[in-house]
Amino acid sequence: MSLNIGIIGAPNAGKSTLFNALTQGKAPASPYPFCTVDRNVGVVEVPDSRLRRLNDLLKPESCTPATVQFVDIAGLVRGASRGEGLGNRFLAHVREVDAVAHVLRCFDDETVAHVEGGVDPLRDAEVVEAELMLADLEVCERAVGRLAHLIRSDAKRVAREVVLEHDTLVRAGEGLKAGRPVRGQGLTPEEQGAIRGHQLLTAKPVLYVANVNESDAASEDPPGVQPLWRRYGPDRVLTISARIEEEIGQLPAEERKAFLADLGLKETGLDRLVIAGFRLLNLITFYTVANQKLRAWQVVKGTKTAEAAGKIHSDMERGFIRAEVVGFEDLARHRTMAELHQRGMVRTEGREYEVGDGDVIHILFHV
Ligand SMILES: Nc1nc2c(ncn2[C@@H]2O[C@H](COP(=O)(O)OP(=O)(O)OP(=O)(O)O)[C@@H](O)[C@H]2O)c(=O)[nH]1
Ligand SMILES: [Mg+2]
Repeated sequence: MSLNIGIIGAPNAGKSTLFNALTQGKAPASPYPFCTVDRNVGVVEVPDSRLRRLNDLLKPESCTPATVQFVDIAGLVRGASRGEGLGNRFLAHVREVDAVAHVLRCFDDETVAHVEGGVDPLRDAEVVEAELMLADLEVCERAVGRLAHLIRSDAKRVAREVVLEHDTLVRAGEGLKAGRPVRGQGLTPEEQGAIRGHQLLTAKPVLYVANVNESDAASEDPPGVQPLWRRYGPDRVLTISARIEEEIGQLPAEERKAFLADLGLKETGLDRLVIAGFRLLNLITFYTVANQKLRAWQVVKGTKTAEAAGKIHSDMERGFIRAEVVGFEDLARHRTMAELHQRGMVRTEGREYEVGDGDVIHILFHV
């Protein structure tokens, strides 16, 4: 189960260029709108310095990082929700993602056509967001019709959850009509849960990726980005030059650091996107070592050990006995598990223990 991020945006925003850079894939990218007709899917390893360090220390037979899956779809234009352009067909592919990276064109390049005329990332964001809201509204209205029928036909016996689902969808629909994405409607966690199955696009956490000119990649104030900061808040906006990321992706790994430093950048776009994605989704990483196999896993903060074990294998949740836990920092400092055992630094935790970021966990279970 990897983190799944959908890349959306207007045509020619640079989605496929970014996708290629992230996945080092070969999705077609061109200066003509609607270059992408089918979706592209790529899986990449989560960059993880702690995992590399653990691998050096523990020297396991195998080392498996967590992964992120990126899905690149066709550009969305005005009317997409009514079937304009190509995007509508592909909205289905983003319904399943955990989070959305919304690419906004901030670079200006006369050789790259712009379907709306000129560079204006905030307008583009609003056009795309409006289409997503219309698509969601349609889903809400259809579901409300169906649920209302169910409730009317059997009002006495209908489950409380169904009523909550119905009522929440009604409210979500009203919010959408007023121009508010579902994620900004202040739904309670219970309400969010009640409508999760409908996979509303505007309920998903979103990160705006400002695709800036190559020359602005390291700028403190890249042209076009200010209005995005004001509207969405600086934490939600990631400034990236997809072109530069593409160049970085083509370099041998050992040359990347120097290339980034030359440009005044500290991390690759992939690093920053993954870090931002983890923060957005409230994810943490834990590690397991079993049978000489080291592996990284990602879970939502607050996950209990037994539940985390279930992510690895359902048998492990069912037969959970206890977990032996060490913190990454302790292991990095004392270097071996034997040393930690000797010092009494290996904790024994039960099923209710909340997994910590960087925990190295050995799960004991019976089958
Ligand atoms: N100058 C410049 N050109 C870019 C940048 N990013 C993308 N491009 C160019 O813009 C054009 C469109 O890029 P794509 O990645 O194909 O855009 P897309 O969003 O996937 O477009 P569709 O699939 O048609 O929706 C290509 O010619 C890219 O080389 C950038 O940062 N700077
Ligand atoms: Mg494309």
